[in-house]
Amino acid sequence: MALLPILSYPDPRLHTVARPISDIGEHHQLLIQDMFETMYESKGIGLAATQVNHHERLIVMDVSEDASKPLILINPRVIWLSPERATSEEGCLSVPGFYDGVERAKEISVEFLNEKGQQQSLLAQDLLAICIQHEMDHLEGKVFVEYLSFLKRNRIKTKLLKAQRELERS
Ligand code: GNR
Ligand code: NI
Repeated sequence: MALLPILSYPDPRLHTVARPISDIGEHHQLLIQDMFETMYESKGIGLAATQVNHHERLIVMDVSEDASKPLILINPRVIWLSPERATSEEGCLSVPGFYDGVERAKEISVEFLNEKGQQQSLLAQDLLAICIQHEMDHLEGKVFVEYLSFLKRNRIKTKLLKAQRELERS
């Protein structure tokens, strides 16, 4: 097991569109374990492979309070989005320290493969629905700050770049 470095916005690699996984191999099982370890260590509720600079369509999640509901989504596809939408406060491990409201579908139905390659489907609501949409955006190269105004996004970009430069100097 290993902790993986998480890409920080505005790293251009976060805008890579991930490719589908055609064969789930042993290296994917290792990557999944490392992604869970990284996500739990960072107190995140989800992590897309994109964020650890691995550009395949793989997501790990756990929205439970006690790390008891690990969920693996491979090649997820949206089947249905509820017309009803809601705004909630989002954060991202790739945008550390910044939170803002994002409007998304309240409910979502998705199909995906689990780690054994079995077809699964899931009807999600609330935090799980938000998290799935947030993670699927990562696989399309999209970060939640792209829903914010130009002004807010630029303020976040500038502050994160400054913080990264200060880290590099120290
Ligand atoms: O840990 C996370 N919390 C969170 C809160 C509200 C909406 C989305 C998220 S996902 C985020 C982890 C992350 O960055 N996943 O890509
Ligand atoms: Ni994120």
